[in-house]
Amino acid sequence: MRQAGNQRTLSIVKPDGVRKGVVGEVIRRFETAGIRIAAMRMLRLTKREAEGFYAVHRERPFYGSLTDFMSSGPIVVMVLEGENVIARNRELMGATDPKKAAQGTIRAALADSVEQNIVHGSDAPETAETEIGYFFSDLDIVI
Ligand code: FUP
Repeated sequence: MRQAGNQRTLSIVKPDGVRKGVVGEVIRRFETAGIRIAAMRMLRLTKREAEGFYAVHRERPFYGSLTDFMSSGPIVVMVLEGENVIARNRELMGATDPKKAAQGTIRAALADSVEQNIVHGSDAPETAETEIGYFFSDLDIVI
């Protein structure tokens, strides 16, 4: 059983982050913030897998373009762990649109557009659990 307060979230360095060579930079920011990486893997999503991951957005006008982008190259998926890590990760990421992201955040520093915004992070405990399960089994997660 996990300790109370030790929350988990799914982080993704998206294809633009891998292409730009900022995987290490993103990981450094997590480690500097005291966030533990409990699992990590590189893979390339098929279009269908990207559609499955972003199924909540399937009615949105950007769904086709977003899932094309997310399947356009390798990504790095991570399970992050720590106290309040869902909110802390989203604070490190900054707002979805890099133009609106606070200075010093990952997206403000590294991202080009609302679609190509370097990182994904789960937004709530329920979505974190579903999203972690999309990529990792319990046995992949180092406790
Ligand atoms: P976030 O939780 O910050 O990743 O943002 P959302 O869940 O609102 O959006 C998920 C992804 O959809 C974003 F990372 C990029 C994409 N998106 C667009 O491409 N265009 C938009 O107008 C909004 C979101």
